[in-house]
Amino acid sequence: NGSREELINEVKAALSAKRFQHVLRVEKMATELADCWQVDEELASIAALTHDYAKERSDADFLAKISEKKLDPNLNNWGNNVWHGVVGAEMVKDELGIYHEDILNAIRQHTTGGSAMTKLSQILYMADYIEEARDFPGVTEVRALAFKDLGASVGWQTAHTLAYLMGKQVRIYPGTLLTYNTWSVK
Ligand code: DGI
Ligand code: FE
Ligand code: FE
Ligand code: FE
Repeated sequence: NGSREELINEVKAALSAKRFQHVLRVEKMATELADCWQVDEELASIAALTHDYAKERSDADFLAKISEKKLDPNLNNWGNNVWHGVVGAEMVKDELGIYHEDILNAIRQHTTGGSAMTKLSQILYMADYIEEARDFPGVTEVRALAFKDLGASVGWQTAHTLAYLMGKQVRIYPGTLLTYNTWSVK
C-alpha cells in the first residue's frame, strides 16, 4: 500500500498484458471523469487500477473468499463476471491493503452498478465501459454523455447492457435489475 508505482506492479503481476492495458485505459478515463465531476482523482486512479485485480482468479478462490468473509451465500450461484467485482473487492482489501470504503464499493459495483452509487462508483462504472479502446454502436455518444450528465450515462449503459444480456438469454443478477430500475427507467 502506498505509491501508484507499487500498486501498478501488484496489479500488473495479477493480470495478462492485455487486461493490464485495459486497466491503464480505465484509469485514464476515470481520472478525466473525476476532474470533470470534481471527484478526487487519486481515489479514481486507485479504484480504476484495482477494479479488475481479481478477474483472473479461479472459481475456487472466489468460493473460498465468499465463505471466509461470510458474504451472501447466494453469491455461490454466480460466476466470474459477478464475483470479480463483488468478491474481488475483498481480495483488493485483504491483499493490496486498500481499505477506503468508497473505493471498495466502486469496485463492488463496477460490473452490475447498484441502486445507490456514489459519484466515484458512477465514474468507475462508466470509465470501464467507455475507455478509449471500447467500440460498440453509440460509444461516441455515451462517451460525450458521461461528461455532460453522468447519471444519464449510467442509465444508458445499464439499459444497453441489460438488453444485450437478455438477447443472449443469460441469467440477470438481481443487482443489475435494481440498477436498471433506479437509473434507466424514464
Ligand atoms: O471486467 P470487464 O470485462 O472490464 O467488464 P465488466 O466487469 O463491466 O463486465 C464483465 C461482464 O459481466 C460483461 O461481459 C457483462 C457481464 N454482466 C454484467 N451484468 C451481468 C453480467 N452477466 C450476467 N450473466 N448477468 C448480469 O447481470
Ligand atoms: Fe470488470
Ligand atoms: Fe463495466
Ligand atoms: Fe474492466
